[in-house]
Amino acid sequence: MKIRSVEFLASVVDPGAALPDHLPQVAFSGRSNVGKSSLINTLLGRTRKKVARVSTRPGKTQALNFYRVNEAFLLVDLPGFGYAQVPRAMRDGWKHLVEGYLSREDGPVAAVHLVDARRDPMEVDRTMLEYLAGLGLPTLVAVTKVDKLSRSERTGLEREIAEGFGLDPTQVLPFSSKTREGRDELLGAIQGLLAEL
Ligand SMILES: Nc1nc2c(ncn2[C@@H]2O[C@H](COP(=O)(O)OP(=O)(O)OP(=O)(O)O)[C@@H](O)[C@H]2O)c(=O)[nH]1
Ligand SMILES: [Mg+2]
Repeated sequence: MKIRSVEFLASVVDPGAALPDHLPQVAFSGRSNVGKSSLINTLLGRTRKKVARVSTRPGKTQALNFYRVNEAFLLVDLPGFGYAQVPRAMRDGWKHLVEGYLSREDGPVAAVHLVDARRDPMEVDRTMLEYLAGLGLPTLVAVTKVDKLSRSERTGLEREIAEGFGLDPTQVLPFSSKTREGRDELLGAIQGLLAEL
């Protein structure tokens, strides 16, 4: 898939709010600091003018951010989760917003969940993937920051992660915003999911 146009449409804080467009939506989820904003910028080819802000204070973004890509689909950046210093009330707010949005009838048709290559996948990742599976959403797992791994750490990574989550290895895609590794593959996989609709 070639990225021809990207427009920021809206930042939504109410899970029941009117959606900014009717195109199919692909939701991006992951723990805070997993590299989601960086991945979105790399995916959409924004190197000079970034669409998603790379934050210095994790866990700050508590909104659904909608981007229209190629006039063909909407990329929805979900707020990051699982950051220990986020107060309880904010975590409840997160759940209300994210689960409320994901379970909407007119909500996303597919999801991309991000996990950090250097950290053991956590219970929250498993919970999220099970939640997405329960909604029947086709889901890809992007393994971020693979540039930080040694050759030996890289070996068998996709298979290990797939086994850990009970996924098919073809659902697991290594990614690096630093080297752009995996960018074309992830875009292609998203295009594949959208084509199956
Ligand atoms: N080496 C390396 N660093 C990365 C990569 N992706 C992100 N980072 C770094 O990881 C940190 C977090 O990146 P963000 O893209 O802001 O992560 P995020 O998931 O959007 O974080 P929140 O919005 O705070 O939840 C930043 O310091 C990035 O520079 C990557 O592929 N490789
Ligand atoms: Mg971010």
